[in-house]
Amino acid sequence: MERKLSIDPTVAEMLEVARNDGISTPFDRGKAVKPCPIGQEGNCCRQCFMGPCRFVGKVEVGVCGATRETIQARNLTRMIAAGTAAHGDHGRNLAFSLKAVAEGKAPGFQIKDVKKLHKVAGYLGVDTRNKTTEEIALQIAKITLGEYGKQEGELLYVKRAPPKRQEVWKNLGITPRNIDREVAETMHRTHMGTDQDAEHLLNQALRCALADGWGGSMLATDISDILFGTPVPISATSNFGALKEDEVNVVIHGHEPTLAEMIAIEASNPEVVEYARSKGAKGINVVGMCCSGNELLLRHGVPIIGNFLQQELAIASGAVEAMVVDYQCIMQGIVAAAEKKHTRVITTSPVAKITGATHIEFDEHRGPEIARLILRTAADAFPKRKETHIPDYTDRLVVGFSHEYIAYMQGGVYRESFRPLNDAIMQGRIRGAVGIVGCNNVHTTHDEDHISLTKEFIKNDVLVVTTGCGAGACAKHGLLTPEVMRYAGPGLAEVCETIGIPPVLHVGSCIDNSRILTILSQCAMEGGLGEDISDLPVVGIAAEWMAEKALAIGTYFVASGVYTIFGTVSPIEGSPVIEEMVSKGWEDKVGGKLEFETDWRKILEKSLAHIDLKRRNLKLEEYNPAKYARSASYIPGDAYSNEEFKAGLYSRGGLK
Ligand code: SF4
Ligand code: MSK
Repeated sequence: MERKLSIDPTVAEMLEVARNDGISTPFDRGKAVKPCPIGQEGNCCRQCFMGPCRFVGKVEVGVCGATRETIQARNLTRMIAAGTAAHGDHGRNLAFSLKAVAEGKAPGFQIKDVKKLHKVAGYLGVDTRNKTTEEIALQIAKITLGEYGKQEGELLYVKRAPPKRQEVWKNLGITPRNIDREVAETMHRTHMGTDQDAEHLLNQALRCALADGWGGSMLATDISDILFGTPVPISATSNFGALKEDEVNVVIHGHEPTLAEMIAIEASNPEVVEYARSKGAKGINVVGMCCSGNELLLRHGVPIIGNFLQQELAIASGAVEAMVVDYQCIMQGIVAAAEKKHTRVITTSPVAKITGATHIEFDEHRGPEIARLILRTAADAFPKRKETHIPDYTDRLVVGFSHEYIAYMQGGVYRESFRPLNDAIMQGRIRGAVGIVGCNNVHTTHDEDHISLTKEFIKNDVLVVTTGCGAGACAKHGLLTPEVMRYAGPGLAEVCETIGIPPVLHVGSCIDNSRILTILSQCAMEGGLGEDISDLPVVGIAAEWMAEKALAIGTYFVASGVYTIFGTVSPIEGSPVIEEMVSKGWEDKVGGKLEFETDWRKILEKSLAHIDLKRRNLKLEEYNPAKYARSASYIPGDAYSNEEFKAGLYSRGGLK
């Protein structure tokens, strides 16, 4: 039987529209492009041109004598470096924006969260006495930029990890020194004829990934909060129904929040709105996609219309005047799709142009002016709009659960803590927690693994935190609504009702997986659940991963002590030795392990077994859902096949 392409009904509807209009999408390209079986298993080395060497048949070493294990470790480590570089650059751009704001050279931007500014100043050792907000911000920006290239010492943020964790890194010699150095050294060590010991290479993979999680990503999240505000719960909508028939629709897609913020603000500038009206539209409607979309959703309640695999489908609606992109996870295919419609694809980053797209480069020194130019360019396309097809799906959601807000919910302004959450885990009301993060991938049914796992976990009293396109999936499938409480297990539902949080927490974009690290650190240091992240009954899952960034994220979770499971495909399938090294081997070294498992049911099974094992190791009470009175709103049964669940949470057309 042919595998279903997506469980999202919007996709099925829009695929038909796209095919009729001759628009190619990853769903169809994914069928046409057959992956190279050698490369898919990691059995190919392209590190020099005596090769590429393919490890097939009787070939057990490359021309240079490199073993299968060396080339597998090299390939994996290089992918992690690429992911680290992507997140690192993102953080660097934000540090430059903060510097420009502090120097008064970034009109339109401001320091929105002064409390967070002071908190970050504390982490970085900035003396805030007798300093203005701008002076503190400038110093933070300079120290942050130094974290990329300083020649001595270690990354400052490693001190935010539990002391025991820091010891693990120190003893192994994998404490990251600076962000750029770990990336550059990884590229050097994986060059032909350099580091040719798999275990030694994989140690560098851990160190490089830590430079992402506790470096580039964490700094990016912190600076975004300082500049644009730390997220607090906000209600919004998702799905393609957020596109408007009578307005200029602008889709913001990519990862960096800086320009996205400015566009969201300038979209209500009367001059811009008037311009849109002069073109026959009623106004400008900004919506998001992927992680720039998540950033806008969390801070402004801007609707998120879809996740990674849906970008061309948005254009196929015929209702998108402009797709404004920055970097990462942008399919080149959107330009070909746009050529079939009136859509303008606008690239904005100095590091990412796409042939055939319009390039309007962002510069934080001229933010509002550039945002207005982009919006006017979008409005210019409106009169060229022809037939439209906007699927009638709109879902409600509540998002914005930053680490700070979760702590605030558990004790108020003066006594914020993670105590109630830890107590609930210790008592067995909450069995454990999982992070369901990462992308979509054409090798698996779009959204199915994210959604199936999320439903099953909450049913089993496991709290779910989600980011990136996993969060996008939850948004579209009604899992970010308070109503979902009815489908959580009795203990989890009771705790969530008491604290006032839903059982599925959207904590941000993929760069914001660093928020999960800070949550885990605080849980470990709060007491009662051991002393290190590796003691906690938690699991990280990237069920539909595809990006090198996802591998970097997964590896920094492992290096931080978390059992992490990837779905879809294993890039190291060709070497059981390497698979063993990153699972059992890494577990012995750092307490976390990396595994690849394609069946979501097995991911569920393994995760629950791991959570229960960690509970036993901590000598906590055995998880027993029968012990707790069922919450009044609890509905038993199989959440995944529950028709009421499926039907009740889709709000066809009702929520404009
Ligand atoms: Fe082949 Fe060695 Fe060159 Fe890799 S580095 S392509 S294994 S010769
Ligand atoms: S956008 S990295 S597909 S989560 Fe962050 Fe989504 Fe994965 Fe890109």
